Amino acid sequence: MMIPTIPTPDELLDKGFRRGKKAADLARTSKIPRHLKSKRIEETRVITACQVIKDRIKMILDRVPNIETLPEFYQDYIDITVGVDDMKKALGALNWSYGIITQLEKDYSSRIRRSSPEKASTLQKQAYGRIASVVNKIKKDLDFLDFAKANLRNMPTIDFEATTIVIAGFPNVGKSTLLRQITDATPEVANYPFTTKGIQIGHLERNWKKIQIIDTPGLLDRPILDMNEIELNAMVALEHLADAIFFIIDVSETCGFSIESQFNLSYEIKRIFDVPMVYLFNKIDIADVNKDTNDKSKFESDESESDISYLSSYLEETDDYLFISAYEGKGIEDIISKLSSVRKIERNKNEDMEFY
Ligand SMILES: Nc1nc2c(ncn2[C@@H]2O[C@H](COP(=O)(O)OP(=O)(O)OP(=O)(O)O)[C@@H](O)[C@H]2O)c(=O)[nH]1
Ligand SMILES: [Mg+2]
Repeated sequence: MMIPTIPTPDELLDKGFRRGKKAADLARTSKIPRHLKSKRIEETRVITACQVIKDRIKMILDRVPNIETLPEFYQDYIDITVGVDDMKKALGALNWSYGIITQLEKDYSSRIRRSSPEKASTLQKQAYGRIASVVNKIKKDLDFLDFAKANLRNMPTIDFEATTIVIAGFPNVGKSTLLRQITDATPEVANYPFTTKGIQIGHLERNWKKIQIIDTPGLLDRPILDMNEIELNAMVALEHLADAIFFIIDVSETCGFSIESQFNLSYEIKRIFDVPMVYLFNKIDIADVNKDTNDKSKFESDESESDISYLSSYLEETDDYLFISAYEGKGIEDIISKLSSVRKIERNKNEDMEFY
C-alpha cells in the first residue's frame, strides 16, 4: 500500500514555521499603514504555518485509502501486518490534529486582527506554542504510520478478476519451486522451512483466461490461534482469494514432516475453506517409492498407483491428484491443464453486500 513519506513532528513544525517566517518577511516589505503592519505580519505568519502543516497532514490522509472500502483480503492483510485498529487510531489522530489546527488558525488570526499592534507578536508566539503542542501530541501516530509504511510496502497487488489458485502446504515442500516452474515469478527457494514469509504471486494466461497463482508461506498443522503472522498470510489468501487450492504433499518427507501430518493439515484446510482441492505429490524424483526396489520410475508410469500403497488409504477420498517433481519440471503440463480448468468463484466484494 502506498503510504506517503511520514514526517516527524519536528520536521512538520520546522517546515510550517520556516514557511511562516518567509511569508512574514514578505509581508514586512508590503506597503501598508504602519499601525496595521505588525498585525498583518503576525497574522500572515500564523496562517501560513497552519496552512503548511495542515496541507501535509491532509496529503497523508488523502493518500492512505479508507481501510473499510478496501477488499477484505487487503483489510485482513493490513490487520495481520500492522493492525487495522491501530491504523484507524493513527489516522483518526491526524484528522483530529487537522481540526484543532484549523481552529487555532481561525482563533488566532482573528485575535491578532483585533489586538493592539504591540500584542500581536505575543499572540503569534502563543499560537505557535499551541500548534507545536498539537503536533507533538500526534508523535506516536506519525511513528506508527511510518512503521506501517515500511511494513506494507510489499503488500501484494491482487488481480481480483483473475481466476486464483493458492498453493498451500507444509513448509519446505516445494511451493515456491512450483511457482517458479509454472510462472515467471521468482520467489526465493531454500532447503529450510519458512523461506517464504509473505504472499508471492505469479501470473499465467491460458486460452485468454487470466490465472493468478499465489504461493503462500508454509503452514503447520496447528490451530489458527497458535499461528504466527507468517502463517496467517497464507490463511488470509486461502480465505479471500482461492478459487482452488493446490495442496502440495512432499512424498519424500525431506521437508521434515511426515506424510500423515501433511494429510492431516490438508483435511483441516479442506474443512475450513470450502473450495476445490487438488493434491500435488511432489519430489517424486527423490521419493523412496517402492521401499523394496527403490524403483523411482513407478511414479512416472501409469501403474504408479499400484506402487503407492502407503498413500492409497489417503487417496480413497479424492481422485484429484498429480505426481510431480517441481524441481525437475515433471508433471508441469498436467498441472497447467488442471489450472486452466479451475472456475472462478464469485465472491461478494464486500461482506456488507450479503444483506442485499
Ligand atoms: N528433489 C526435489 N527437491 C525439491 C523439489 N521441489 C522442491 N525441492 C526442494 O525443496 C526445498 C524447499 O523448496 P521451496 O520451494 O523453498 O519450498 P516451500 O514449500 O516454498 O518452502 P517455504 O517457503 O519455506 O514454506 C528446496 O531445497 C527445493 O530445491 C522436487 O520436486 N524435488
Ligand atoms: Mg516458499
